[in-house]
Amino acid sequence: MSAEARKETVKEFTEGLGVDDVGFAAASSYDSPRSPSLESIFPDVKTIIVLAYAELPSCESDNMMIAMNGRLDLMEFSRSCNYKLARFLGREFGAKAMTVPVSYPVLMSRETLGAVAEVSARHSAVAAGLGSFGRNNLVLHPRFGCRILFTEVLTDLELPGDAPLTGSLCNDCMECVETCPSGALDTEGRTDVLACVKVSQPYGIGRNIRFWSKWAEADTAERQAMLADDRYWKIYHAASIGFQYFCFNCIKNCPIGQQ
Ligand code: B12
Ligand code: SF4
Ligand code: SF4
Repeated sequence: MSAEARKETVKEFTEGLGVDDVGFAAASSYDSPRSPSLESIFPDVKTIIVLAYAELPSCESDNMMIAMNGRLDLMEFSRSCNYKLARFLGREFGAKAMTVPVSYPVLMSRETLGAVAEVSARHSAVAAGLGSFGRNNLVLHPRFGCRILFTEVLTDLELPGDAPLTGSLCNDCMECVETCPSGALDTEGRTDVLACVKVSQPYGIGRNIRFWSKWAEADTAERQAMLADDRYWKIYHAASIGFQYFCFNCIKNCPIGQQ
């Protein structure tokens, strides 16, 4: 089978899983300076297959439990698509394949502050021709704008890459910058990670550490009061789910791709 025919077979299978788009990039065209090299993860990697999933309109809701649930649905679906594709590549072509998650697990270290994934989904998507960076530092897809998430499957199977998009899809309206509640997008080309996290993950590790530090110094009555406080319940909830997002503004306010 020719490389083109192999690619068509893989594409057809992947689309059949119900993803919204799929793109292919040669591993050598992946350029994400802050991320680990692909070879350090998978020495024989030849191709990145990027799967794209449209974000549900749930992200428009002011009810953050509903907005978050839309994301959790997407994340769960993406796991099954990644796994099925990796197994298909093995079964059909005897290829090796490794899956890259939509968000987590991510290395929690002092050096990276939990903000550098093993493989950058945005840089993979750009290399696979699925979109281009916008002013919000998210990748805009020609059909879905930035209401799109990505996962990757790395494989040693050689498949022809897709051409990167030319030109920008962003119209510089600045809606994302102006409606970001934390000012995280004020500097062009850079997301202020700590500013974003404070608003988008208010019950994450920072709040968790502060809670338990205070706990360590509290007496019995104060500890009981701390556990009865709903701020603790929110930390508990976020930790038991794995994480939680409380802001979707830079996605939902971008006009690109919205009908
Ligand atoms: C850690 C992480 C975060 C951290 C840190 C983000 C960061 N700056 O890297 C925090 C918690 C802040 C975060 C926030 C959000 N995240 Co996040 N996050 C990730 C994760 C897990 C890793 C990112 C990573 O490795 N970064 C390190 C390196 C690669 O980033 P970098 O080199 O600093 O690149 C940045 C800039 O240099 C710039 N950049 C790089 N090249 C170029 C080129 C041009 C021309 C321009 C203009 C800019 C630019 O863009 C990057 C963004 O800051 C990815 C999933 C993944 N595996 O990639 C999701 C991911 C990036 N997150 C995503 C989303 C949607 C969000 C949020 C909207 C939260 C939410 N509610 O969902 C916000 C958006 C913040 C924003 N507007 O930038 C999506 C983005 C999808 C898309 N269409 O682009 C991803 C790709 C998840 C996925 N699998 O689809 N995230
Ligand atoms: S997720 Fe919210 S806080 Fe973070 S960059 Fe986007 S709009 Fe700003
Ligand atoms: S909201 Fe406007 S400036 Fe921001 S990414 Fe979308 S089109 Fe670009």
